[in-house]
Amino acid sequence: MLESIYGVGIAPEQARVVLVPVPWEATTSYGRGTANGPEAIAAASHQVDLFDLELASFGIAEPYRAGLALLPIEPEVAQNGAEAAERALRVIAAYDETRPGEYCASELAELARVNELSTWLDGWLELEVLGWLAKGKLVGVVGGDHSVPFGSIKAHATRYPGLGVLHFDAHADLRVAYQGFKGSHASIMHRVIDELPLVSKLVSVGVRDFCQEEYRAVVESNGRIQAFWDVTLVRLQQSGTSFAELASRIAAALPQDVYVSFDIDGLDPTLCPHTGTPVPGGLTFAQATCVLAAVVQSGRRIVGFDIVEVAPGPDGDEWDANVGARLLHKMIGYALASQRSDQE
Ligand SMILES: [Mn+2]
Repeated sequence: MLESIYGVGIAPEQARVVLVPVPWEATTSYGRGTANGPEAIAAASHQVDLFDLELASFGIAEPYRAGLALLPIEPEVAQNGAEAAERALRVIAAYDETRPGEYCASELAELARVNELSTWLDGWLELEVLGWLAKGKLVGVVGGDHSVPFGSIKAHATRYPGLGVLHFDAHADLRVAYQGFKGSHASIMHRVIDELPLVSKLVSVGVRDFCQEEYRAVVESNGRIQAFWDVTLVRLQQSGTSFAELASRIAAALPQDVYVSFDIDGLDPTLCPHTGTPVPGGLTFAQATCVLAAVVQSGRRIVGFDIVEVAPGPDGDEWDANVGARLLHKMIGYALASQRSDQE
């Protein structure tokens, strides 16, 4: 059961910003718990102060005043997500014991069903988001693992052709498939590039754990994928380039309309210790918001966003969700600020 978010929810029809909770983690390969992300973020959000000095300089001192609604969890999403997660566990166990491509018949059947459920989620979310976009809402998705927002990115690309995706992540998420899962959390950006021709550009930031195949996908993309690798950002700062300068370079790499897909593991893992696949390195909280600020300052428009891979600790540790709720608050604020500058 979700409580209101930031203690200020209003009816979605009256809201400017609609948040869609998707408690789904069918294919998480390492740690689990991101299915609890929406509930944990909503609970932790109550300790976020509604006044934000950083956003105030963009004219959005209290983002909730624009009207904010967190939708209830759709029962079918919770039910199908639970089924997919349970079946996927058996596939992952088999993957660990045998070689890839050597699944037995029952494992192949489980895999096929998981893929079917992932496809169902993509379709459900796409329609849900398209519906709210048609009503003039700004839509944010609260995951769940990183397979979740595909339908939302697709809906935004339909609504805003030429869309750019600003992708914060420790991982490139460009794997063609992972463990046989079509809708794997490790494949989402491959699918965005492969299946969504209306997405003109993918800009990934903070990536530091990737295979050679994913590296080649970036190099051979003719500029459609641009990665600001973590190692590059670190080296440039070590040799004197300011992060503010790097943030404006990241913003400049994007087209006019920007969708932000934020995998919390793009941040330093001390800020998200319970996320599924933490990696040392990454952005500080202030660096992440510096990039969002640079996008808005450059005159670009944030048309939609998601936050994924937030997992509360097993013993009720709410730190990850606390960071997630604060990051979500900044994303809502910067998205609103960018609409504002667009209208001026
Ligand atoms: Mn990811």
